Amino acid sequence: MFDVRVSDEVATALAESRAVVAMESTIFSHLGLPSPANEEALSRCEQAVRAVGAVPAVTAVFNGVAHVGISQTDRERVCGPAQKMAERDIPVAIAEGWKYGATTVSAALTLADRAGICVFATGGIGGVHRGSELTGDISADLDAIARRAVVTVSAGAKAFLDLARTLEYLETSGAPVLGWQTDEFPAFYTRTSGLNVPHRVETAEAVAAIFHNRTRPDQGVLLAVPIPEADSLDAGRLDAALASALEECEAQGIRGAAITPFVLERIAVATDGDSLPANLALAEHNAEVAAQVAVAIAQLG
Ligand code: PSU
Ligand code: MN
Repeated sequence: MFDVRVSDEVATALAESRAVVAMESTIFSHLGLPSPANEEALSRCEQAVRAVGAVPAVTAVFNGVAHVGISQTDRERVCGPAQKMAERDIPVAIAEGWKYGATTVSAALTLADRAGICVFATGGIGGVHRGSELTGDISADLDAIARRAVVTVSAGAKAFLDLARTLEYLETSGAPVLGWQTDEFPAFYTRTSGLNVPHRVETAEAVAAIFHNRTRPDQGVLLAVPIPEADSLDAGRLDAALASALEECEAQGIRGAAITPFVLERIAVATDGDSLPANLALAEHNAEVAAQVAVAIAQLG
């Protein structure tokens, strides 16, 4: 099994049973957001976590070493060029000494779980892709969410996925899906998807109580938090952008792990850059809610 290097600040917080929030690094790397939005996203997420009294723990592989919690100097690396790393890539990244393996949701959950962190904040999770009945493309994020004893806080799944099938998959794999002060599963840039969440929660304490009563030592929970109203995008405009991005993907033969970065880039262009502030706002808000949940779990003991 791989080793993980936990930063002093995170290790101390965990030893004292204080609240810690793990974060993925793909969103902050060149794969997730263009510069300087990525640096801003990292700062805002870290500050949002700290403002609630929790400790942020960014996850990544640097020079073949898995890190949970990063130093001030590593922040520059986090925001630089990276190799996308899902859970299955972690052994390869370590054995081959990757310069910077950026964690996706599945990889971040693996590192968080290994370090003993039980709350994780991200922007949007991967899920079941449209046309998956032909391509078989289902993000490894979903199995990791269901099988790591961590609460994943996200603004729902990316809108270009098949959201109905994503919810079905989470049901099959036994992950509770909770709507944060909402009845609907949010669709990342927009607050609604037309799909209901199985359970609505109002408070961080309610999430902590559900997590506390999990049925298996490794049962994870997905908390879906809608993007703040003021930051959400117009659904019609987004749908058009999505449709053309997916067509382009198809035409250029882009597949697998390359799809997400490509589509996100195209959406940014098609919305005249409006998708960027929305992306930052939802990531920051998720970090804040995740920190509240981490504090509530820490209080439960
Ligand atoms: N959502 C975003 N930006 C991202 C991702 C999701 O707004 O960069 C990344 C996350 O790291 C997520 C990954 O875990 O995409 C899913 O990729 P795939 O669909 O290839 O599993
Ligand atoms: Mn995929």
